[in-house]
Amino acid sequence: MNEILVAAKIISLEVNKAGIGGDILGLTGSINVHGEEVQKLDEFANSTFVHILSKSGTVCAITSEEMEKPVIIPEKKAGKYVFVMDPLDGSSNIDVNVSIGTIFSIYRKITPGSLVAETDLLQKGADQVAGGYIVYGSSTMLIYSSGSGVHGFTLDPSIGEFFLSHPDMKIPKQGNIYSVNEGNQLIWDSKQINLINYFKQIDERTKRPYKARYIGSMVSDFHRTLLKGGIFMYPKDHKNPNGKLRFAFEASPLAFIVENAGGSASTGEERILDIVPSNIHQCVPLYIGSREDVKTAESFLKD
Ligand code: AFP
Repeated sequence: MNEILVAAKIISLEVNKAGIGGDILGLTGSINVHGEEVQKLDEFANSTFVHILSKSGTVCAITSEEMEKPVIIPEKKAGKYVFVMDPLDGSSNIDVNVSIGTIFSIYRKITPGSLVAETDLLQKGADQVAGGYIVYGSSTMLIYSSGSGVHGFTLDPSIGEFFLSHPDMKIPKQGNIYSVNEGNQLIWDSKQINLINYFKQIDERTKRPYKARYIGSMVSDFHRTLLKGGIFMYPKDHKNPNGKLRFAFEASPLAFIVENAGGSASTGEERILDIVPSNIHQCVPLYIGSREDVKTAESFLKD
């Protein structure tokens, strides 16, 4: 956790001065494994985490949304954990000064011996040792859980330390906000359209109509959902039959957080944390947030 905090402070500083002092805004010119343009800050965040963690003696492998293949740490410096990250989520928001973040998961190496096997890298979401995210917003915050409660820490930039500001966070049982990229409506199936129409109907008892909020950085949309309740969705659509969000780098760590805060996370048909991925870049549809709202979504989406 200490190494993660050091990386977070370095990235936070760089994010806060984006636009001045150096050439950090804009694209690198390369395309990542998901076919997305890589921003300079994506690359900076990725290499900062890899550099710090690979020398820490605590991890044996690092997988990242920005790297096609895992980094395997040489035996001499290898530890017993696998670190999984989206180093800078929401990177299309970097250039417009909107909150972005880092998402991470930590798994224990499960195979004996020094070799890192595929089973170490492709573990069930529920087997996380810890999951969390850092949001670089109006303040920089770390939210994490190691399986007993969710705790939030805010960076005091004047002394460079994180302080416990949000102990034992709980998500409201039901909210009144839905969060989804509604521009995709014409490529959704009818179940998804019916669900959104339900949230828009008027019914005082169930707090409808819900408000619509969508930032386009999942970390930020999720952070609001955790604090205020409601539901964040990235459904499957005709273009992306498995949705757009990555299981290991986005869905699973936030599912671990939300469940530990009393909420739930589902593909619409199954619990996210029950999934064992078949490759490190696998995508899943995602419905995450207040328990009652996710239950409502499932009732529309299940056959
Ligand atoms: P980028 O990091 O490429 O901006 O993607 C962010 C993200 O994975 C997630 O943070 C957002 O919720 C989602 O994509 C936004 O996707 P749409 O632009 O398709 O709504």
